[in-house]
Amino acid sequence: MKKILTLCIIQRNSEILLGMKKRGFGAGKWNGFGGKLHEGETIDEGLRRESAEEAGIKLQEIEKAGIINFEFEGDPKILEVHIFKCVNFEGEPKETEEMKPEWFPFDKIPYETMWPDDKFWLPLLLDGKKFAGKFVFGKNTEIINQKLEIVEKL
Ligand code: 6OG
Repeated sequence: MKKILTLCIIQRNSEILLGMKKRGFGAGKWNGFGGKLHEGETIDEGLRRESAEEAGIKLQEIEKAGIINFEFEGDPKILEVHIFKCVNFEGEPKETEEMKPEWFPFDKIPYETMWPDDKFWLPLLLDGKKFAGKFVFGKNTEIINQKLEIVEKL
């Protein structure tokens, strides 16, 4: 079974906006904004809705950066996460019930408190590359298998 999710990394000069997830899947980790698609929603619509709900901002131009499939050992579900980069948005990021936003300079990205896959693909995104891949996590959310490649087109 495949589930489609979205994830947005917002960039401003040489900083990115991350949110500390306060509840649910990935709680306690810094991550971009996004989530599951609602019924009948396109990927673009889902990304914009989640960014508004989680950080109180309205995304303007977005650019697709990558697609990664995540699998968890013993779980038949595959999360297909569509990753985007956004360099302009409206509004001031604010804390919501789900996320606490904070700006991080490129050289101070808190990889130790992020999903362990992020350190592999986030540098590619910041470098303007497009990527596709797959990560398989073991019981302790350690990566047990991975494949990541730079692609021309998504
Ligand atoms: P909600 O449960 O809030 O959506 N997500 C992941 N992000 C990273 N960096 N690594 C992963 O490795 C992830 N798995 C899911 C997609 C969850 C949000 O978390 C992202 C969504 O933006 C396993 O609806």
